[in-house]
Amino acid sequence: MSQTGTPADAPRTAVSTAPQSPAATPGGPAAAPVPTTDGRAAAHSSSGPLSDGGLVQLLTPDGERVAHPEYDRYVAHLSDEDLRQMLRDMVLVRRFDTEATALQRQGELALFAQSLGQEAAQVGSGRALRPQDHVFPSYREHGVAHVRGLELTDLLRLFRGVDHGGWDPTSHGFHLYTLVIGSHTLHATGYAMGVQRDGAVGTGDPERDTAVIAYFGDGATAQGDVSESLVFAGVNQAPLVLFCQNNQWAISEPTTRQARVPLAARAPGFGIPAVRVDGNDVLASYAVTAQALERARTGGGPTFVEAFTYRMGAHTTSDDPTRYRAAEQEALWRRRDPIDRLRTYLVARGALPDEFVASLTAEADALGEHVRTQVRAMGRPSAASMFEHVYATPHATVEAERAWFESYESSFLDRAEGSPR
Ligand SMILES: Cc1ncc(C[n+]2csc(CCOP(=O)(O)OP(=O)(O)O)c2C)c(N)n1
Ligand SMILES: [Mg+2]
Repeated sequence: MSQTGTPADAPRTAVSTAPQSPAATPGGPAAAPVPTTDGRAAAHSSSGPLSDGGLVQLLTPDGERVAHPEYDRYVAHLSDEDLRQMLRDMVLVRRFDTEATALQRQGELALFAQSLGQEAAQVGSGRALRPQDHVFPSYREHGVAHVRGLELTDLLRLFRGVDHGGWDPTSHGFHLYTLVIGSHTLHATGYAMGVQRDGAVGTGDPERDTAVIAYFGDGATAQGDVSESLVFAGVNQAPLVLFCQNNQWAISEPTTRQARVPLAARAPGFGIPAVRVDGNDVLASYAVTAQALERARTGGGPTFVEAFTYRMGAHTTSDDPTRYRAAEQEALWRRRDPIDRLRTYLVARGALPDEFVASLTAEADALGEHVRTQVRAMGRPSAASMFEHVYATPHATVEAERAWFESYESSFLDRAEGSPR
């Protein structure tokens, strides 16, 4: 089986949660891996990280709705209008991605990390959140940020380098982007334990009961921080959803080089139930996350969600994936585009009127214009500003470094003459 022959087409009704029985691993119990010299063969087996067992799916790649005995109830209340709004979120975020990438190429951003291909995992899970819930993202969760109501251009201040990357995490329940891989799962676990100790779990009050969700990648699961988070979350029954977007790549390292079992299979060893979901299926992503959040809010403890998806673009604008992955693999996953899937479903239902499509296109164009204008208006920070906000109070070493830097800068002729560099 080739690496591209992966799950999204295959499973339709497999149930993969094990909330009552953490030992039951989604995708089946992890069979002893077959030792190989290159470490890849086992990954392609039925027990490897690309195994096609146990993915929850409600919409097939052809946009067909399939019944699911456990998860249908989590989406039963969604109207056609709700689904159109999910489509809208995904389309707008993709436009944001496209504009930000172009701005990086024009020299307006230093770097950008797209969410391209992961819109369904992000919008589906994000829409299952309640206002009081708290999100700990990594760095490409633009879809979740958008659903939480953040101004998307605020995300770009970090990528332009005009500040250290920040917004008020409490205003939208959306923490700061974190580039240190996996570290924020520890912050999320600690925060969730705090929520638990504040008595905001299991009260029965839907306005009060709170869940925390951490988004991280397949590569992050190989980090020690994530293991420690799983230990603490499991032992303390923290109200936490560990949402792993397995986009199959950690920069140039495929999942097959990071695990010999499905990533979700790691969680039961920590006493945490896990579920694998088709991450290109916005409905399934919504349903699985809604269940996990409900468990967290009601005192049922943490859940590990593995959203199986694909990073359709480069890791960041500094990366060239043609150097390490096959064009056929990219083409295969383009045919599983998460936006096309929902659009096809809505069209088949007669639930996507032309007026909606026209107004969404206009809205996306307006967003593009807005992003371009806002980013260009951000200007450039003074070089000296890098010394600000290092410490809350004056610090002798930072002051000495600032003085040295200012003197160094003024030693350049053009700077001395006052022309900007
Ligand atoms: C602790 C740490 N080690 C290494 C890096 C360099 N690095 C940046 S992104 C990345 C890959 C992360 O892959 P994954 O967790 O799958 O997330 P994805 O980028 O695919 O969303 C690495 C190794 C880092 N930022 N932090
Ligand atoms: Mg990844």
